[in-house]
Amino acid sequence: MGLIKNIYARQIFDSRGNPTIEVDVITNKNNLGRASVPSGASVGKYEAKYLYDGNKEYRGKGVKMSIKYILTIIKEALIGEDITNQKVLDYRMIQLDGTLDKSKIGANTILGVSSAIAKAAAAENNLPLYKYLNPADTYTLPIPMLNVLNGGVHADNPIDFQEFLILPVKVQKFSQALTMGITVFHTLGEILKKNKYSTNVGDEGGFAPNLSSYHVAFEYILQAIEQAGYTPGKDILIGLDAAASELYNSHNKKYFFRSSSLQESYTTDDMIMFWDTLIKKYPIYSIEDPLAEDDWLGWQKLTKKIGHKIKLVGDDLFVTNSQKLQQGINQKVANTILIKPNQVGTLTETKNTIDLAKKAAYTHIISHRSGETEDTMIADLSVAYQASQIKSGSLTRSERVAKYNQILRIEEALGKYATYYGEKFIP
Ligand code: 2PG
Ligand code: MG
Repeated sequence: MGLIKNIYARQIFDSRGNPTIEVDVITNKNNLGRASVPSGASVGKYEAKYLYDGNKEYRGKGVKMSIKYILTIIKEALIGEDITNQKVLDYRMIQLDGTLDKSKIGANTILGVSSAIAKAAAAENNLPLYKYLNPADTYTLPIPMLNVLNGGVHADNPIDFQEFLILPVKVQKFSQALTMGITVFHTLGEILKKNKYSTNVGDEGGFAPNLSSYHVAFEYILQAIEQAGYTPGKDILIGLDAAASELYNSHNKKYFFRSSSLQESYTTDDMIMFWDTLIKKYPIYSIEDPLAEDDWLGWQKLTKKIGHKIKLVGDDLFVTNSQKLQQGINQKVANTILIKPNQVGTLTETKNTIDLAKKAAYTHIISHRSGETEDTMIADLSVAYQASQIKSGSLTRSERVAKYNQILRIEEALGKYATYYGEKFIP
């Protein structure tokens, strides 16, 4: 039986140059599980809380306290335990923290250890992580949601919506989907250049040009898909992350757009009309956070109005929390959940939320954060937990592409035992 022999933590840096933790869990047979944790910019109000030092160093974002907790109380509580007891070990850390939102020890602290435990257990069992987490004969590989245009708080441009995503579906393999996505991405770059826009990229590796409105963004993306030889809405679907909590003023309960064409405020009903009109104009497959995290009544109305036509994805709304998701299921709010392990803080709770989504026939999408590391765990999670989609940014910036590359490796290793989720979209 594999036992935890040692736990070590160090400070590393994420893709925005902020400190984060990397955890090593070592078994008595000297197998290593190493994991690091990401962080968000458009952080949901109800996410489990990260622990930061809050002093002058790194503008308050130091993680020395977090490391100290791992090297003292967590280590003490977990040393000598069976490495495969993920659930027990995760709940022991939850108990050590003792708060509802993990604000004492920090969700970053706990997730780092939780992830490293799973990886060490996989190594101990001589299995790749996805197989250890879900030993199955065949696997379906997720559709990549490629964030080709970055706006909102992920870029210094006036585009109100945070992410414009393309989903290459009409192919037989994950690798072909990436080829399709890359072709469109590069074509989009050429179009932007030709129109004298910058092709610099934002936090998630998509272009971040100074476009005057979201309309222009859609038009260029559609143009790129067509010029690359594909049909929007058939070969390639379009998704959006509006990240509307960032547009919402909770005092007057209105939404504010920054872009020049839309310098006005919208009520919830205006927003519902807005989305209804937009999905008639463009071939939109999914919208994430179309309304704010506290606008539950609005979400309910919106789901009733357009939930049968498109995927309405709860990110800030559900924060990977099973209680929030249960509330959504009860109130018929949204039909899809974005899964980010760091919003909840342990792999066990992440899995519980996914199981609940599956039971209620909500689609689940595994997602990165805008501040990432080279850790590819979410790629394995997407395969293990049979997510229909994975969202890991665009096809530039290695911390984004690393996740897609890991799925390429998995596809290669599985050979004929892998199918691509996009096949379901092929008539
Ligand atoms: C989101 C995420 C990831 P952030 O809103 O879905 O794309 O962004 O990590 O900044 O919350
Ligand atoms: Mg989001």
